[in-house]
Amino acid sequence: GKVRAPTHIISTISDDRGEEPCYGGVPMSSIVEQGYGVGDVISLLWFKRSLPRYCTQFIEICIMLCADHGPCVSGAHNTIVTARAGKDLVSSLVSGLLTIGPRFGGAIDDAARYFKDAYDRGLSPYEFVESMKKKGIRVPGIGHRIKRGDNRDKRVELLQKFARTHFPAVKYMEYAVQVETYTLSKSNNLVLNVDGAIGSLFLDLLAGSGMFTKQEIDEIIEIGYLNGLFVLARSIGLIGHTFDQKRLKQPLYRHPWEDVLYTK
Ligand code: Q5B
Repeated sequence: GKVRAPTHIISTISDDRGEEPCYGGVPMSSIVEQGYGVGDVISLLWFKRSLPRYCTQFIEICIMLCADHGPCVSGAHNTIVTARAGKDLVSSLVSGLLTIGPRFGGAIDDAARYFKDAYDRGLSPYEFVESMKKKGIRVPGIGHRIKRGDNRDKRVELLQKFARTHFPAVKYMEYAVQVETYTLSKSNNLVLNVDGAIGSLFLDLLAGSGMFTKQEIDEIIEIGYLNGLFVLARSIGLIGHTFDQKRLKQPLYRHPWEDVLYTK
């Protein structure tokens, strides 16, 4: 019989060999004709399945809400400085993307991991937060440089409102809210932030949609898919900041001496 030469790559998400490209087995013409959006494309390429409309809408809301947060945040700042140093679009973009991590924008996966573990083990918010403190770990998804208990993040409120209306259950989000109530009792800056809201709500999406097995949910959380939402979203803003600086013909950035504390 025929012996197939071993392949060097295995790929399961898309195929460009036929008459038209397919995402997750769905031909491009169906994607266009059926009016699919970017949430559907993410569902097909990342999760390898078509998700219900409320799930793809939630993904799209996450992308829209995280697309930008002004010029002062770490990512935009890096991108602006790089663009002003005369670098190209890709260099300016990746310079901003490289700031995404455990403190800035990249706490979604860890928020999902820790909230899931704590909720599934039945820890009270007090037990969870205090056990994190003992381990010297900041609770991912909690805390913000600007937002406060009396100045909540509108993005978090919008995500919560959407989920309360459309998701079958929001047990992980409600747990995150209870954690926030406890952390706010300790300090006014320890609000549930956008990373924590997305992390906890994505757990609810995975658990409540009936589209994923328990094993698949564990794998998604373990691999860490969810920071991808922030990376993808914020790329939109970072590209915008690059164009903005170029359009404004901004000169090379140099930080003012007065804003540096020179000590020996
Ligand atoms: N403390 C976000 O810190 C920040 C604590 C905590 C327990 C915590 C911090 C943190 C976890 C990571 C996270 C996502 C670094 C944030 C984002 C996107 C963004 C950004 C934008 C956008 C802020 C003061 C006291 C200290 C700390 C304690 C702080 N956080 N304790 N658990 N989580 N969070 N990141 O203000 O006793 O004085 O030593 O790491 O979820 O990135 O808009 O800017 O869209 O672009 O610098 O929204 O919370 O506070 O470091 O001065 O701490 O609070 O231990 O206690 P800050 P610090 P003590 S959303």
